[in-house]
Amino acid sequence: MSRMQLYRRNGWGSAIVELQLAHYGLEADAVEVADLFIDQEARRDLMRISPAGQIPVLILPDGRVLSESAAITLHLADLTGRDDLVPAAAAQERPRFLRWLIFLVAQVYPCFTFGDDPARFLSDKAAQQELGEATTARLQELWSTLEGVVGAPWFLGERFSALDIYLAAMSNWKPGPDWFRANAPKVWSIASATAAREDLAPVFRRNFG
Ligand SMILES: N[C@@H](CCC(=O)N[C@@H](CS)C(=O)NCC(=O)O)C(=O)O
Repeated sequence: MSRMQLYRRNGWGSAIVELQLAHYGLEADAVEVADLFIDQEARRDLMRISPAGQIPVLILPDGRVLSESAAITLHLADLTGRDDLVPAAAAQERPRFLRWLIFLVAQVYPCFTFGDDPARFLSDKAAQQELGEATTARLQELWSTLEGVVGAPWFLGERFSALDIYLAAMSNWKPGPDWFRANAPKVWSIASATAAREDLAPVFRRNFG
């Protein structure tokens, strides 16, 4: 029987899925993806299965395609029948989980889409610089909001969830670990504790060193 395949690259958003697979004890064959900001052919190839030309993409054993990390997160919970990363439909924490899961992918993630390489969208050099700076400022604003709503020791309080995995991966990106340590210590503490979990640490190290 064929296995799942994960389109991945070290340190990119595929880490969010790899960490969940490790938590569940699931395996997927890795399909290494080139730097999509540099390799236009790799980007065009990927767009055949991922309309936005982004990873992660998970291919299910029967060939069905799942892009979008939140869709993958919810599907893996359905597939395993487990509720340890995604609170069950009737669980008290479920609305809060969904709210912030979608906030992370719909508010935080696009700052990278538009800010990582503003030259994709704007030809004027000064405008590119302005968009780069504006998306970093927006990231700082959004993470400050998250700092105000996270629980302890985990995002949802006593229970671990996929939100903690998102924080662990995303806090390696802009505005960068130093910013998080200084300005979002609660988020940073959740991220560090998640990265240190026994089942996740090897995947975390492979992705983020
Ligand atoms: N909404 C998507 C965002 C994924 C995303 O932005 N992935 C980045 C890597 S972390 C990517 O592939 N960027 C390449 C590009 O935008 O061209 C998700 O949640 O999966």
